[in-house]
Amino acid sequence: MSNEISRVKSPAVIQQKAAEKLKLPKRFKVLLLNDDYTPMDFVIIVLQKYFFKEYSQAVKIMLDVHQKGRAICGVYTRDIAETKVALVNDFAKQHEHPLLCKMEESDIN
Ligand code: TYC
Repeated sequence: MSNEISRVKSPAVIQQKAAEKLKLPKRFKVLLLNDDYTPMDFVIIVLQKYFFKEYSQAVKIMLDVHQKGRAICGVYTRDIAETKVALVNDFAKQHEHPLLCKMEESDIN
């Protein structure tokens, strides 16, 4: 298949390649997990400092984590989600709190 014709792409192939190029990047949920020891005020500070939440929204998310075990703080592309997880977990360790932040692939894009 090395003649000229074999290099001509059909409209279907062109369309397929265009669709591949246009695919949105995967998105990742960043979550906080509940524990029995991290002070509520510290979690509120984390939500303000790393997720840019207003105080009232930060309180709401913190209470959701406290009551339900976990809550989403935001949805980001992979690099941003990884950075937030690392920064939050480092910040918690620096302050000797067991607070855990993790990421999960989002099913909605
Ligand atoms: N459960 C903690 C307490 O009672 C508060 C808390 C909330 C801890 C959210 C972690 O992600 C968390 N002090």
